[in-house]
Amino acid sequence: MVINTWAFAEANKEAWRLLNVKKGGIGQTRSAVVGGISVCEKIQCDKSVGYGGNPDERGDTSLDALLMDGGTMEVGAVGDLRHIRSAIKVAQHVLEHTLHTLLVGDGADEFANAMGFQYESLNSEDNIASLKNWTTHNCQPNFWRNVYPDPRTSCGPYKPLVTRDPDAKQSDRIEIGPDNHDTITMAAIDEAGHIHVGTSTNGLRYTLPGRVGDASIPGSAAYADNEVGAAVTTGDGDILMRFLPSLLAVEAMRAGKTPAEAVELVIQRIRKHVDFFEVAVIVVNRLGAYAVRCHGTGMARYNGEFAYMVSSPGQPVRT
Ligand code: SD4
Repeated sequence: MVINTWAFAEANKEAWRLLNVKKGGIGQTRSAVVGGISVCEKIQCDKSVGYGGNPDERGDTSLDALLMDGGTMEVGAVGDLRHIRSAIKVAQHVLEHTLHTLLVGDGADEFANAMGFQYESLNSEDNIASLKNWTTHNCQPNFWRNVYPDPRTSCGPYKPLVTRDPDAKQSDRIEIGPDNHDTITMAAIDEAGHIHVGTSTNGLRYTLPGRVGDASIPGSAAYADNEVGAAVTTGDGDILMRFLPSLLAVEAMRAGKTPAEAVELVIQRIRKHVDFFEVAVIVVNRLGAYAVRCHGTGMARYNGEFAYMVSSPGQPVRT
């Protein structure tokens, strides 16, 4: 089966096609996840995956991605990739060609380029419009001059656009509404029980440059173990990565919980500590039984509809 977050049918269809290419072996779930997610990166699924969406405070897009093999437990991940568009393929190269797990920033770009990926701009006209929007709001465009009180500007001390302050104006707070989420996270399982999971996103909008989200963190946005199953999640990455929800879910199933119970456990664990957060959780056991749930004001409206796409034998592509 192939299951992924949101109504990204094109990605799901391509992954399902690749999973059913008759060649067998562990390569099949890997190529399904990488190929499926690559489609989303190319077509900029909901502008939240791939280049040209959700710029940081400086107006630049950066990408996070991860690939995990549930058989070998190997992971390749990238964070804050700024000049290469195919983030999931770079993550695959980290997995297959290095002894490392996560590469970030300039080093990740340079590694990818040395592996043959072309440098390309990740920005778009949308980014530029979005940047104009925030500079109007926060008084001037030079990020670095805003960092400390600067007598050359009237801006005063730097204040991040995205703040935790509950009294801040709504426009200053991080909002994961319908137009500020949609990371793709995906799991593929073949008939022999091989599992791969993957993620790709351009993250949340207006974050500080250098921010890496949950999509790069193994155990947070994705985790797989052929012996048990897999989980993929997305939402407010700065909260989620503190709880490693995908790892939690897989370990809950290992301890005997059903996918539905594991989903509930993840949400309740975070709720114990955090009042408001947004998450979409997909949990699937190694035999393909699954549960999906969205939590939080921005996400919950997707429950049951558009929250996920699944293809499985006899049931190609269904939300
Ligand atoms: C992040 N999880 O970077 C992503 C944001 C997102 O659906 O797209 N959530 O925090």
